[in-house]
Amino acid sequence: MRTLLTSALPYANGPLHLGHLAGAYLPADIYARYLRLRGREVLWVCGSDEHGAAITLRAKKEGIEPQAIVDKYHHLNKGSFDALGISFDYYHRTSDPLHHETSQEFFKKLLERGDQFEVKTTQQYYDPQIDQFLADRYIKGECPNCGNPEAFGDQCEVCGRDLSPTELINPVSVVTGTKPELRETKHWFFRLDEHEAWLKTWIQEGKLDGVQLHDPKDWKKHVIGQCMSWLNQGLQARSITRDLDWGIQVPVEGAEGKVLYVWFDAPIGYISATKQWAKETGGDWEKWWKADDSRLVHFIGKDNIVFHCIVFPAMLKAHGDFNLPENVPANQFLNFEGDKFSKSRGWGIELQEYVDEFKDFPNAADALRWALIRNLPEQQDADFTWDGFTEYHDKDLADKLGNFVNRVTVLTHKYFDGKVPEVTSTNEDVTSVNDQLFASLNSIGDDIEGYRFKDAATAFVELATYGNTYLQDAAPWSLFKADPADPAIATTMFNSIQIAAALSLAAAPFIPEAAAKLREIIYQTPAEDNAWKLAIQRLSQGKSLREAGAVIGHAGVLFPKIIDRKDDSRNAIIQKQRDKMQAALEAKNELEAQANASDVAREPAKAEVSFDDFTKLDLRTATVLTAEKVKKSSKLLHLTIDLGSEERSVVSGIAKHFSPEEVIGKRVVTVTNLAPRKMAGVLSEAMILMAEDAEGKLVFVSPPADFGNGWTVR
Ligand code: B3M
Ligand code: ZN
Repeated sequence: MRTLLTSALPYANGPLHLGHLAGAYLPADIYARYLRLRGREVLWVCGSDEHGAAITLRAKKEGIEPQAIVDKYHHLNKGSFDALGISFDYYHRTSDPLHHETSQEFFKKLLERGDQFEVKTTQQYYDPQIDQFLADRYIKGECPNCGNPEAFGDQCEVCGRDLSPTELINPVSVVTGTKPELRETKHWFFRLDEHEAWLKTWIQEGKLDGVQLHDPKDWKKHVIGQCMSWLNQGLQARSITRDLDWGIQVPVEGAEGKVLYVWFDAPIGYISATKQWAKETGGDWEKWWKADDSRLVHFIGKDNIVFHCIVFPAMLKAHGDFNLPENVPANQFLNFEGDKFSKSRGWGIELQEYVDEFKDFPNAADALRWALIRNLPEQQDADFTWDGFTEYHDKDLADKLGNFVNRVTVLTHKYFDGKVPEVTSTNEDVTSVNDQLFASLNSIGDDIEGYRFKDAATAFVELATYGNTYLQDAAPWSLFKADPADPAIATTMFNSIQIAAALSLAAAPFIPEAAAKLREIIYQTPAEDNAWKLAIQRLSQGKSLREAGAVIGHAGVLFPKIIDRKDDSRNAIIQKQRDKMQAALEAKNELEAQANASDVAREPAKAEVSFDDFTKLDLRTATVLTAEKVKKSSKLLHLTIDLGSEERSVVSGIAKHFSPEEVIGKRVVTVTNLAPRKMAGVLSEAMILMAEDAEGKLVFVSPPADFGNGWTVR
């Protein structure tokens, strides 16, 4: 079996933060490193997602070309991944010509099948000021589901509902802020509805055409849950083309000015990345995607589940040549110190920022990886804190792992000149330690293969604890004091070295930088590519990991503690982050204080009135029918309003705030039983309710557009 791994292609429109790392990259890295050490055939591809509205909008905002944006962030993100030990086999990018070609071929194959697309001409929103149709993130408005006023044309980020621009209430162009108009345009819709039936069986039972492809019990519950909630709502054909000038041209005559939708081309990026890898290494890309003995695993964050478990599998099946994913172990979200990561609020830490700020921190990449691994959002959202970072580092890595290995090397040098001592071959103590190491390595491996990386890390810490307890209980220093020739000293040190050897191996998927150092100390040579497999083989044959007579090095302090009375330098690096958090909090508080200050400017409360007095007012809904300026007055507008059963004349002091055109058609609430009076010579028979803020800005108090006229308000 060979394993093809993919991690979500990050958009090259900004720097990545810790949350991204914990979602789709660090878990995949642990998995990939482990499989490699087991001597399995594995290929892990990723790359930058360089199309889509997120990128073109950012380019527009900064006044530069989209290519300049993606070049910048492709290199930045790739560099951050490298610095943190993320060991992709290939990191590609979707602006590459090979990717364009691959995506167009994929599209054409579906087109040739005849039944996979539906070409429809529909009315879409258009912004005449920028001469562009408004799809996805180019348009926003009120969410029809939850009322969020800032929902995008593809999704509401508050309630998570998938949207299309025409569902938005009061839509506006994100670029110009104006109300768009509707125009006709032609698009290709992928017949996702045609795939609903088999997808349901495949997600629920892991079966396709009666063949068991995977066991659904191996999939995370939240992944299946999200898929089923989608499938149960019924799938619909989805437009997979857009009227945009940045992206992959739709390879059909008459489709000029149209590109493939970013979510159509992005997952094909996994295929083009494999092709590019094959081109550069002389490998065969096809077997990874098509062979029966190849498995495909997608690592993603939960916001990408539907695309990887429903849309992309349907595309793969429609194409016909490709394997379906065997698993999609999506992670939930990581928060930062109790709140969402937010670039604008300065909340969180970006990967490159960490790399730069922690450059003097010993084993910086491992320290971060370890804190994230211990707290991965595998089944539910998790929270990263600097306290947690400090504690995991000092307790696990410094106190347990580092301290154990250091003591083992010091004692071995003291008693045995730095060599693994001889033990009698029938020593039961040795056998039982070997059995323990065999069980530990297998249990860590099983957890990793089951995508339970947190459990695997716990088992790793337990192995280090086992080493410490073993050494402490055997107390070779006491034995030495009583009788330097006691053979139990050799047995104890022999076994302790075996535990340290197992730890150096088991550390490799989690903390690769430190694992390489441990390896060097215990083995004096770098690990073989399949070192884990070889170790398991030795242990299963009753052989120890390190033979008597082998030389071991000096460990020293591998993980100097953060909380250290004599040296505050590491704590100071973290303190700088806490100071940054404090500043972000203060900025937030200040904003709140400003909001409160406008409270102070609010009008003082009026004297109490009785309920009876209140009910004397006749408040009703209405619509403004006509509006014009009142001659000789700069303040007044003369309106007629529709009260359902009658029309009335109203004079309103809003001329400085609204032009007559703006007011016509407005839905309003009116007081209809005020005694009529004349203003500037014009009769006013009702009053319109307005809300006013501290700056004196006025807004209409409006019932919804579809609510009738003349209805009471109370
Ligand atoms: N770029 C979305 C994201 O970064 C998208 C993933 C594509 S994976 C094919 O969340
Ligand atoms: Zn919503």
